[in-house]
Amino acid sequence: MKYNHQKIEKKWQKIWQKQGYKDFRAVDFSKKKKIYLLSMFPYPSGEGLHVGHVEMYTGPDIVSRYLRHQNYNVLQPIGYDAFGLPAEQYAIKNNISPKEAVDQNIKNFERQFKMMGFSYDWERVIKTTDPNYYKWTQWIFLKLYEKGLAYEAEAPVNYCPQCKVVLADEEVEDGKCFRCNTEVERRYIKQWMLKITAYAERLLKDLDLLDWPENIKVMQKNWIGKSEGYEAPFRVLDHSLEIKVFTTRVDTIFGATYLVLAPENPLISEITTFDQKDVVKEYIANALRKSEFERQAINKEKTGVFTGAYAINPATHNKIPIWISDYVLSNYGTGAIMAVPAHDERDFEFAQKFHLPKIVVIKPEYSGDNNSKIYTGEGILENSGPFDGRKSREVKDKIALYVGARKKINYKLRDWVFSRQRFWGEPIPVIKCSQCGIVPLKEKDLPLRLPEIKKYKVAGEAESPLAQIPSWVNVRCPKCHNEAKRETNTMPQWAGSSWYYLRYLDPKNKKQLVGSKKEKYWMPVDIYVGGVEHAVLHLLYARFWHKFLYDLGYVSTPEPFIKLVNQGLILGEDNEKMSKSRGNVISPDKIVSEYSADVLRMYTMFMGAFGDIKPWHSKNLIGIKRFLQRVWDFYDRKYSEKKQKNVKKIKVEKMKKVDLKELESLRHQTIKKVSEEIESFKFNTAISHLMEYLNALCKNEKAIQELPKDHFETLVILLHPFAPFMTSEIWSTYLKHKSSLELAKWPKYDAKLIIKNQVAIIVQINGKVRADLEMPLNSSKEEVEKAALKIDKVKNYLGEKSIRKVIFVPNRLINFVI
Ligand code: ANZ
Ligand code: ZN
Repeated sequence: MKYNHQKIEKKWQKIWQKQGYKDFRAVDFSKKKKIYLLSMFPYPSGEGLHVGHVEMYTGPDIVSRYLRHQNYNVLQPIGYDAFGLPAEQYAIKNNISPKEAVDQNIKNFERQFKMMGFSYDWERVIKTTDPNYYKWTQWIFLKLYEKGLAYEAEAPVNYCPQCKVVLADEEVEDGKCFRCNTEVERRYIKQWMLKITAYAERLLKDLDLLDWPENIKVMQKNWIGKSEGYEAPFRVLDHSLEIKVFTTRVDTIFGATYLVLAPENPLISEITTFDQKDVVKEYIANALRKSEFERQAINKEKTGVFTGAYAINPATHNKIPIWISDYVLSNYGTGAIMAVPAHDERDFEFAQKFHLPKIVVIKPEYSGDNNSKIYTGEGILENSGPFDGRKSREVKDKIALYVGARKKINYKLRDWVFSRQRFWGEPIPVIKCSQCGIVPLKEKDLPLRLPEIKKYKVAGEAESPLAQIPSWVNVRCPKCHNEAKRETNTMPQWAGSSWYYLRYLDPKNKKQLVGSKKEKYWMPVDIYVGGVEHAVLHLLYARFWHKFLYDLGYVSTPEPFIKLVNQGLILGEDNEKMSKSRGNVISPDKIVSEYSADVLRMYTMFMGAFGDIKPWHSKNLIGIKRFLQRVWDFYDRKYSEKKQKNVKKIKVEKMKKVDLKELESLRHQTIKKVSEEIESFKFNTAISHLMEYLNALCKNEKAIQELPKDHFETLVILLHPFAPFMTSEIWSTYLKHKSSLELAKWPKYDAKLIIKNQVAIIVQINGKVRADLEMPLNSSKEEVEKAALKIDKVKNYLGEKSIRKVIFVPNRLINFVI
């Protein structure tokens, strides 16, 4: 009988809905062992789910269903990360309010999640755009402000002229906007900043506590960019000024032949000589327009200008010129460097171009090490006064002492630019008063809601659309009651996702962000599943907020996510990234209606390893479909044979016993393997083992009619996490269970019953047993023959005689006829 997936999947969707999805619910404070299994929540786009989502959410759903069978109290929640620019742009395009757009899209996502059979706890759904949710996002902001970790500063920021919005460093890729790929500009705008740098060291160190993929840890480490060096003072000639430079190579200081200041360095105006003023001014004006990416590009031609001033090298006491160049960044170290053209690549290029002197102070310990134009490694000092002949690595501290430099640690990490000139974000809950300055709202005044708007207006340059809604913007100052204005910038999309995993634990709490008992019961997140693209941004921000809440005592663990699992990208049939413009996007709705949700779930898991990048192949869906149809047929046949009971007793009584033993062994082996593979996210091999097991069952179908019922149920339970619809139907219709399959116990395996992979093979000569042989199960005739002929005893018996015939019984015997 053909399996009618459309009818049966609808039927089970209805049943689960009628039951209020109770079997999927997590139970607060249950005595069972808890597992918090979290998938990164989606941004609810207008396009709905794509197959990448299906892959990402199917994996954890399999694990959740498996763990429930294993009697765990599983929390698998879902929600929506619904603020952000795309919703705003979608709203503009479709001429609706962003709220309407988001509600529409969420409805569609929810339909699709249910269509896929994802077993979420539907009582705990959250969306970041719900005022009852963003109340707490605003509350965290107020706490940060209270602790001095949120501040306003006029800083150079990345500005996208296309999106008309400020971008965080993390949102700029290769100097371009991560959203629209427009070249980013540098602007000076007053912004809210969060002091993530205060947590740099802990964000780095605590990576050691985490069971995360190594590459993600490395990306976080590089982003934090800890650098240990020294700050060395250079006195400016004819001034009472000192220029401090940050260097990781204080050992090269005898070779520092000039200094370079960043164009933003405030000392420039003080030291520049009268005759250099004009050229310096022009150079700075040019440099400030360039983006950081442009300035740091390695192979770009160096530019610079001389200030006319000189400094004294504290090691050599030589007079060295002070230059300005845009390759020195203002917001790293001290915004000034000592240049060592003999040992630093960029300094070398700069010195070449401007004919500045170069003094070699380090030679390689082994001459073979120096094969480029300059030597940048450690080595033996020369031209370094009292340090000549010493190893550079060993005398850093001594040289530092000699020149009066202090140890200094720097981080590449910068503070997080936290305001956006956007409507569709959490309003920043402060009021600006000309008398009182920044006045934060009181907790009781939260949430500060966004105004309801009918039609959407595009904002002006670098200004939030909120600024154009006077009824919202103009308020009385809570302190002095004079006219004041609300902050019109909103928070970036990353805000809501930096703490959402806490809200699932207590989504309806009106008094607290999360109740502390619930927090203690459920945290930390045991397994977090999501895309590699969040390696830096989201994961770093969430860890930062979590540590902040930890310091205030609102959460009990120093880290939020213990284990991290990345799923791999699914490419289109053409091996390219799926995108509308390429026309290679696969629609889950279509696949489900043609093949079933079970097939789509299993296919995305069977395509390759969960973490791999892999192309979609529609033609391979049929393989999974056939497998499931065979499962269905197998139970269908058993069911119909039961009906015509006692029709035929199986004849091959003796063979049957043996088959059953092997089959039983395979059953235990399959339970073991599938369990282990689900636990380690190896879904593709788990499916292969289920396929092998089904093959064996079908081959021995007659024999197994005699097996007790629970043996017969193993396949259904093992397959359930992968294909919940079909297995639920088999469970209730064919296996006649009243209780839900969700509640069935995962079968246990008995290690003793798992046949070794080796078998003993009897070696006969002319029918007489002469030796035996251990071989891997299912070795071929050729393999066994070759091994047998190597046995000394066999060689002796055979002597020079020629073999006339070889009789072979797989896994049992080989007989040489001579
Ligand atoms: C002298 C020197 C000699 C350096 C040498 C390197 C090699 P990391 O590891 O990234 O921290 N530097 C310091 N501040 C800078 C700034 N604001 N903009 C651009 N470059 C800056 O690199 C530290 C090195 O980068 C420092 O050590 C400094 O150059 C440069 F053979 O000082 B070094
Ligand atoms: Zn005031």
